[in-house]
Amino acid sequence: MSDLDKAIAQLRSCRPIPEDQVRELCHRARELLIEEGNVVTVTAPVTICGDIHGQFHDLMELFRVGGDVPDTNYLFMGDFVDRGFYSLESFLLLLCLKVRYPDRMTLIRGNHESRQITTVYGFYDECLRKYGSANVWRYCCDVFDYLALGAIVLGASSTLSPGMPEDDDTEIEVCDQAGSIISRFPRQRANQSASQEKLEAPNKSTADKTGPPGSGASGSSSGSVGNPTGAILCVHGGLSPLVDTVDKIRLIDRKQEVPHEGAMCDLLWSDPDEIDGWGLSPRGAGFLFGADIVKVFNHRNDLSLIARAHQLVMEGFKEMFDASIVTVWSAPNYCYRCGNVAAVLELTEDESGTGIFQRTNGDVGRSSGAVIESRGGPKNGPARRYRVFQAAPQDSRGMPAKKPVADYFL
Ligand SMILES: [Mn+2]
Repeated sequence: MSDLDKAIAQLRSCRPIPEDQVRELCHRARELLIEEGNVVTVTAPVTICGDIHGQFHDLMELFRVGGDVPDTNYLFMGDFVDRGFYSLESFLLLLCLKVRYPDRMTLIRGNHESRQITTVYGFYDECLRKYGSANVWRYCCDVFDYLALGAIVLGASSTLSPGMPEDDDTEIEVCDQAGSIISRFPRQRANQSASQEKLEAPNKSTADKTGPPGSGASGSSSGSVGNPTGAILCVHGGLSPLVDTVDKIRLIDRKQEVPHEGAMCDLLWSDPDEIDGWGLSPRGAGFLFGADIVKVFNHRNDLSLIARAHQLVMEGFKEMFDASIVTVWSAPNYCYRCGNVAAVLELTEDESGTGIFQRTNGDVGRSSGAVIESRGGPKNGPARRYRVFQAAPQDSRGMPAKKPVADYFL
């Protein structure tokens, strides 16, 4: 067993690894991340996850529900740290998995992956408490500076279960953590609707492949709500008035602390909202952006969907603006008291005839209480399976004692 595998095993049991190992890990991670562009290209199948916020036991639940690494490809959209009690173990485990399985694990930066924010919201204090110095916090922050700002998912299928004709028309499926289907939404074929938009039939198997997403080079997009066969852009927060193409994201000099303003800041801080155009964000950083902004951006960049995190959603996920953007939230019972469920978004591979879902754990039987309300409206884009899950059971988590043990005296 390699040192890395030992570290993974130790972190999986929620025990921090020694400081010198953290330093080595962060060094190796940085060498990997430095090679990645600002916008990482990821190929489906992939499972997209939102905020984790140091809720280590719920991250274990996420892997139980979504499948383990490396059997499942994961894309985490940032905010690994702060708020929860186990930012350190959560982030280091994800980082170990990134170094161990670089092609199966994509990590992009959230607004909490920053020196300034972690100093206020818990990660700094946690490192100080667990190591007695700020060294580990410093190593982690140096990694944060190298995390990608976004990802483009290519090759996502427009059907959930290739080869199973009865599922061909399912665009959205919602499962509980035991894998049972809670709800299913059929695809509304755009060419059968009253819409004047000339969209291609989304599941037309002979649909032209798009050009490089973000290049605007494809001629296959003819609709105004984006390209149903287009790529999926993943980013922590949202869009920026300074960024009208994915290529402009690629030009940012990202290897720095998150700035207080500008394109990089906006990508990590902005939120979609029911407004026209751009608005000021109550967060004090980033912007609010409306449906018109998303639709124009998706169209221009040949995107079928934007997936983002950053906002608590009680149902775990929320599609907005005719399914042109979705918020995915992966921290159940956020801050151990919000009462929300969490979700991950599974995109399947665009190939026909094979069952491609590999799940390492068929562990069923946990009660599920999650019920999802559907939203109407025309839908387009990749077939989406949302796996909704609840917080890890109480007996699986060692909650900190009410009086924190003063382990720095030991
Ligand atoms: Mn955030």
